[in-house]
Amino acid sequence: MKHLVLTALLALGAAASAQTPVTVQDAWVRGTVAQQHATGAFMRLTAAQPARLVQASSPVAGVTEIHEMAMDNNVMRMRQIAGLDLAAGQTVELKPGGLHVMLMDLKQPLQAGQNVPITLVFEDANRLRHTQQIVATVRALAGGHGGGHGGGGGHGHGGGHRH
Ligand SMILES: [Cu+2]
Repeated sequence: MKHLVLTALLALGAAASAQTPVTVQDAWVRGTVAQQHATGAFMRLTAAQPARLVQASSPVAGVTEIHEMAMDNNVMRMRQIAGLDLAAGQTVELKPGGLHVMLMDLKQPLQAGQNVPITLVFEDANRLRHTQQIVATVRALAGGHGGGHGGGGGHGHGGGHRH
């Protein structure tokens, strides 16, 4: 029985490795105004096999970090995390007020409709790194129209950007 299960797992693993390691959906970046030098990028990540988001970068930002929001003395603050673990088949949502990819040291304001290339680096269970290119669309800073649902929420996040 044990042997059977193991064989099944191996077969599963082989099938999964043929696919893109991590599926990235609905990637977007919160638009910025002049003099604003940081913003967040949000998306949904689903890994076919256990993976860890360990690094992100973008040509629009001088510095890119992976952030989470956490309560600190009853105040929501964001802080950098070394990596974001993705369990197999479980979608992790990066969203305003929660996990996000932080784009800092922005070289120019980001306007709604613009496309922002982002490079994500994932580490698999064998510590092998996979680089994945995505394109995130900039959504208007205010929820207004164009923001759409999901993006409209955003409360609490903007205030957290005090670098
Ligand atoms: Cu942040």
